[in-house]
Amino acid sequence: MKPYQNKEALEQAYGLAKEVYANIGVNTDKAIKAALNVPVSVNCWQGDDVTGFEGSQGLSGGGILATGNYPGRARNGEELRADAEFAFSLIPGKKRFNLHMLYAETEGKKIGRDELEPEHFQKWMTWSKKKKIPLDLNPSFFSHPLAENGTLSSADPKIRQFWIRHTIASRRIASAFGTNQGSPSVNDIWLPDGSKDLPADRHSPRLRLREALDESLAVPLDPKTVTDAVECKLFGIGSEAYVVGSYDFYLGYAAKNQVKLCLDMGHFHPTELISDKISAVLLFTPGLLIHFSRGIRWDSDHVCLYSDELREVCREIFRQNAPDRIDLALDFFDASINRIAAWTIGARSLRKGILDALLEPTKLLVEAEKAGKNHERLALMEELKTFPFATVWDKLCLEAGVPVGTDWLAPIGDYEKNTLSKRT
Ligand code: RNT
Ligand code: ZN
Repeated sequence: MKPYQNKEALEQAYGLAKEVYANIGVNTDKAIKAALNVPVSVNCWQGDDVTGFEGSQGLSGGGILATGNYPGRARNGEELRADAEFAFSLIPGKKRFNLHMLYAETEGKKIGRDELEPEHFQKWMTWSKKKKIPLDLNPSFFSHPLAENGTLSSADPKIRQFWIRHTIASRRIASAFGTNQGSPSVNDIWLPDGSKDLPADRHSPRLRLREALDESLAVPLDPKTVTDAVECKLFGIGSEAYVVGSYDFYLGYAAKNQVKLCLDMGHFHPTELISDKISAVLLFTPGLLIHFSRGIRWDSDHVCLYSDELREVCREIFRQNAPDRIDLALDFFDASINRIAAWTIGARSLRKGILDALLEPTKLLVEAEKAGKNHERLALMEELKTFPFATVWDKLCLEAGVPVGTDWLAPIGDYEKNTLSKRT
């Protein structure tokens, strides 16, 4: 434990930090416990650059791109599960695992994406039960010959029907996950349909998408087993001018049909923040799914960090008293760095954000606001930034039995040497 001489030194530092927070009415022990209890869905696709097990050469089309060629990508279910388990040993708190339909295991048989069944995810379900890691799922509308010219909004009824069957298959499989794990699996619908240049007809694809979604969601499934969500986006590579499933489209759809809206941190104009949307959207939808990610210029999928906006999103979740209505998931894919480190950095940054939110003396801030003392509110917010958060975070890691500070880097190095480097 390099950041401290020994465990006692950390405990001693924590004792002092605890006092500092107690002085503003915050119980750090309680905050740590609560922070560890919030589930975070870890994205399986960071483990293999969104390649999946269909035998493809990797992610294609879909307006998203995994760049980089760091050695050691997981090549099959066994490797991906082993990598995830190892990452989980470095990430504190409750975890889920988020799959894509691309990760079906069909024993070498070619099965159409519209014909996938729960049995093709049997290995995942057995693993999930054994490791007590609940699963989430996403239909896969990219890296497929029928996804080149639109999917659920395609003008070709045959192509549209194919993707409707795929969406229904995905919901059914998610529902089987839910039954297996005894709690709902989140099935998130994101599709890349859009146009590179100015469309003349913006209406028809949206009309078709609405109908296709209606058809896909009409199949009744037990809400105790599956939660439906729809994900919006501003633009993608090759869909710079127009995205069928825009924010307005899905906000309307989610409100009207009472499904969850997925807000991805990287899916908006760089100055448009999702933290401000949470309190508004929650008034009209059953809840939200948040994709924690980091947009940089044109890319929406960099590893999320403990940024101002990540912290603000986490605070809003708790200020709205809505952790039960908001599902938290990671969504990034960086193929240029050690993939297990990417998972660890992203997941730890989100857990930090959750802890930070639970350490906020919200009552004090609101009281200052109500009293019209906005200078006091601002001063408090500013002072809180330099509170001894790091020590409370280190104590959380100690409590969770995961490495403290950067101590997780050494096991990553070992795993790279002993396991990843052997994958050629
Ligand atoms: C893409 C969306 C979507 C994907 C995953 C792989 O822009 O964010 O959530 O990243 O489904
Ligand atoms: Zn996303």
